Amino acid sequence: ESGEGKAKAERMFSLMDGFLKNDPISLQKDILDHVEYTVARSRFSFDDFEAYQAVSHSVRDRLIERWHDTHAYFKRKDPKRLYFFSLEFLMGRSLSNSVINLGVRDQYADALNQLGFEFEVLAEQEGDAAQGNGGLARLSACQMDSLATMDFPAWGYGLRYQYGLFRQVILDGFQHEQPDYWLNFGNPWEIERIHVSYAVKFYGTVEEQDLNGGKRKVWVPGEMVEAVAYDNPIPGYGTRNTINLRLWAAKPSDLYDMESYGTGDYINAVINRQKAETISSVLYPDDRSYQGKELRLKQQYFFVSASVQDIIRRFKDSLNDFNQFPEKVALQLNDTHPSLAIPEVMRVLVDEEFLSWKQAWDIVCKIFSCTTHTVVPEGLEKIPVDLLGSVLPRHLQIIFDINFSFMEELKKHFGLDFNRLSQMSIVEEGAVKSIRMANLSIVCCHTVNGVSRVHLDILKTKVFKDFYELWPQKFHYKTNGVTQRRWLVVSNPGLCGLISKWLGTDAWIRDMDLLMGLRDHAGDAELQQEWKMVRRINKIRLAEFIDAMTGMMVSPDAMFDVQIKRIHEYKRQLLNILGIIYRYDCIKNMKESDRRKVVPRVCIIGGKAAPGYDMAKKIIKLCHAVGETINNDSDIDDLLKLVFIPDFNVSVAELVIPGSDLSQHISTAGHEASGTGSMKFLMNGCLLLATADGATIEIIEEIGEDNMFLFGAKVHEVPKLREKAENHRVALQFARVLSQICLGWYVMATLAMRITSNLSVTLLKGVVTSIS
Ligand code: GLG
Repeated sequence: ESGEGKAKAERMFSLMDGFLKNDPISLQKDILDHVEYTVARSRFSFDDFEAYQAVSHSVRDRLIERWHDTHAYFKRKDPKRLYFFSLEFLMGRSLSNSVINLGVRDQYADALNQLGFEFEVLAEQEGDAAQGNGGLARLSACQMDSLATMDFPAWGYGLRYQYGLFRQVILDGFQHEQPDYWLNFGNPWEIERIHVSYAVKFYGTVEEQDLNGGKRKVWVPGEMVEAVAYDNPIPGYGTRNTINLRLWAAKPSDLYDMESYGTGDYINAVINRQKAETISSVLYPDDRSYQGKELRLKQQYFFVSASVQDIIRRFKDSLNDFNQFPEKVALQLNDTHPSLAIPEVMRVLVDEEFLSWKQAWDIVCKIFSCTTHTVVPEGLEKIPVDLLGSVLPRHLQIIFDINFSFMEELKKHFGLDFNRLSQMSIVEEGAVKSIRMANLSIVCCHTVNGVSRVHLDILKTKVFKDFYELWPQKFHYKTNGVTQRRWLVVSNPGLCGLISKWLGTDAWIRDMDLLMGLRDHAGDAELQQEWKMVRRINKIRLAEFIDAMTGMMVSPDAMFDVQIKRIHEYKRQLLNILGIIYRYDCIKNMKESDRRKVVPRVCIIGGKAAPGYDMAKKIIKLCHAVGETINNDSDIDDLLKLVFIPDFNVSVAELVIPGSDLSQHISTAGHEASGTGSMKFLMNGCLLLATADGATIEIIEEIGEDNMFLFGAKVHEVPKLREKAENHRVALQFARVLSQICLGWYVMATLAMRITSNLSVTLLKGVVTSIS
């Protein structure tokens, strides 16, 4: 800057003490200042939670410094920005992750020690930010960490739900859902930006107006809601790069409501305004099924519209030539949830920026790419045309226009192959005419991304076969990953220290490939001993947690055999439980001499079932019923235990994974697009019991079949097996056995099986063995 601006900047700078300092004394002063002035407690008397709040605010100050610098830097450089749109981010806790990425963890621990607090204890005070369901949402969070660490000029965009994923409470073995009003205790990791807000329109009509001799479409909305930005700084590790996750909250719009106040019904006018906030109030708790609900559609458009306005505003700040838009903007859609961004960008460019349809279309085709996380066609989003037309009338027109051009292109390519045309069309005819969001995404995106190699194969040969034949160059895969910052450094400090010691460097925290260096030491008895010690400490920690959550005492000497993930039929927690019943039955029938050879095992299962997913909820109940029988059987003693960990979330995973010996990833092959849990267990030195599905297929190639327990049918074998099983009597019998267990109490089922016939037990054994 020059002249007046420069003088002002210099004066401002002279008023600063420089960046915040990280020596123990400065940290203590900052923490105590926050106790006194932010938390408003006396610095002479505050508890662990208040200390956590103060520490978080002091860390937040440090994040903000870097975040400002990052913005200033990228504003000056003006590179192409990567915008990542996702309806879900499963961030978990932020304190430990932030201090580690900022490189000030030890300094904070020292400072707190001197104040009489322990860092770990304070970190435990933090709630778990669960703004997402499962793998897809945690992947978004891991990606933000990696983008920051790898110095990308990236932005995340999403929705700031007031209620995160429900809390799971178990009563009498049944799952009950409780709302997660996670903002109750404040959220120090976000910065409210009241001045960054945009009006988002809904409903209404589309009118035609004259413009320069031609016609233009004008959307006259029936409702307007204000989107207010909440920024969440995401620090990279070993870099100053601190990127932004901007989440939108819905607030009533002043623009829209003037009229209703004029009617004299002031109270109702205020109450109606309040309703606007419901758009961002609650996260939908289903991870794989699409329900076609109006609120969900409004959520999707709300966050997409605000984000697109924000991006265009930023672009126009530096340039005003939309031909250059693709040089400055890359827009990555996480699944089809944000795919309304495509017609929205078209609408803004054509209706508001007055670009020609062709110009706008060229831009759209260059900026969008998407990732799909789905394996089955039933999982794909379809929005009923009536619903879309009512909520977003202009977007429906735009989608129809895109589809019209696409159909014309298809006819040129394939001729009048109506079957193919109707399958590829963005519009699905039928009882309920719908918009296929995946088709829309594929038509408009330059890249369609699968999440593992086998997932891409399934997309190419089944789910999007026709599209692959048309545009093979669009289809790619990037096998999912997880960040070692969260899943090793934060969650397993013992192993982290050990690895750095044996590698002689901590550079692996940025570059995972360096872990390969451990191979040279793998046979070293001292390393093995240290490794066992670390595992043991983590198991003791996990046993204490299990005791606290369930009142059950388990021995850290036993093998911990773990399956934690969403409850789904395809993930086969049921198979795991059947295996446990089988094992129980075997032990009960064993001679004493054989029993002595059995390795004591604690089976641990955890996960939430979507509230409307009946079968998944029954599986949870079954797990508890089986556990009750096994755990109370003094004849079995400590040889077998079954624990269900309630309310599984990111923080629980951070505790369970480092303390696991064996983990199960046993989906029916061809059903898990990738799976990321296996990677977290693996990097913590846990063995896998797995089927050849999703990313596991690539893991097998990396670590070798000998280093894991692999079982079950391969992806290409499953359809034939299914066909066979359907025609087979055994399948019917198997279903009968299952239904006996599912419907009754396990005790009754066991009794029934014993009384009715030994055949059932033998059959069950046979089926379980043959599957496993
Ligand atoms: C999906 C899939 C998982 C995948 C994850 C992230 O089911 O297999 O690992 O996304 O790509 N719906 C999901 O959670």
